[in-house]
Amino acid sequence: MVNTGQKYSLDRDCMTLSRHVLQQLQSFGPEAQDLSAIMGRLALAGKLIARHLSSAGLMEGVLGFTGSTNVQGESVKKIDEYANRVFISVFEQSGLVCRLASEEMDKPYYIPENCPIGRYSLLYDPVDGSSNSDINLNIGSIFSIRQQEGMDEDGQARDLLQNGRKQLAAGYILYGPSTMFVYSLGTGVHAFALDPSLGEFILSRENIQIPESSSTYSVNEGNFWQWDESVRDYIRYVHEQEGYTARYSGALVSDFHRILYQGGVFLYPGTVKKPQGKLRLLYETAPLAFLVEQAGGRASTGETEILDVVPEKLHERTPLIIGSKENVALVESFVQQGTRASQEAVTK
Ligand code: P6P
Repeated sequence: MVNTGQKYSLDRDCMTLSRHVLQQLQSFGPEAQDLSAIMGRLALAGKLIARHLSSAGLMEGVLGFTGSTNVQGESVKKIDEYANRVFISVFEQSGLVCRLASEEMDKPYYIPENCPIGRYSLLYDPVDGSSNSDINLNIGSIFSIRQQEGMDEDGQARDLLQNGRKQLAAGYILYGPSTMFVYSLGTGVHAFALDPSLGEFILSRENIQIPESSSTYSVNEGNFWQWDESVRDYIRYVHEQEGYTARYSGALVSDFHRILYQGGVFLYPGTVKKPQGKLRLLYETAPLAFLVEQAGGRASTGETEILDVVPEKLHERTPLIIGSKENVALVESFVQQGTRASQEAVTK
């Protein structure tokens, strides 16, 4: 006879990602099975990347730069290239995902054998925060699943240029002391931890709710000279308040994960060099905005909800203010006050 404690731990170890997806959708129908299988393949991608990272310091040719530059104008690291390929490989011969759009690829990548059947598109940042990879600090992968609408004959993927509320699912994989898989299908945000002994992501926290407010703010203050005066006023404000704490890791997924669990706000405003900010909408800010709204938080450009932004191009960037409702609203109040002052100055 299995005792209560054993039954609990057995039930817990059996709450795998693919089972949880079916439970969330309350269906065993074809679409539910597809999404469950897609999550399973994304989990495999996470395990492959985590394994590669764990031995990176011991193997030749894993760390460092490839010598090439991506569509973003950024130097590509070997881990970026490897991770990008992993996501493609896990979906080949899957019949699930027809098209992949990645931070690392100028245009979407098609998997022809999947296209007649698989009507889903995967948008992803294969390695977010890759500057941390060579120094063994947290990095992540971010993903978003959308329905492919139409046959996309000319390969321009215009159906991807829609707002973030069209996302079917979104999430991230955090490569930290443990590897975590966090996702939402629009029915709450759920976190799984990789059990290396099982090779499975096991449910660790369900229906995560972000605190309404917190004293943590996360921003690269080295960009202070490049910000609008309104953002500088917000930073001056938090500097003058007792109790605020600054936390910034250089990896969006890592900073977002802290805020999802403990509350606070992450911001990457527009700068002189990048007026629209550095972060990309379709595979960075929109997926995280989807998650944070599901967790009771908010994500804004400072003027507009991130999920309402309609991109004009695949690699569109947006400013990002994301986290606890009250913290986001406070940053917005400074930004919008600045916008009003600028408009009044123009009309004088
Ligand atoms: P900065 C990593 O390159 C990234 O895209 C995000 O993960 C991170 O939050 C941000 O850029 C860091 O940018 O300009 O502060 O180094």
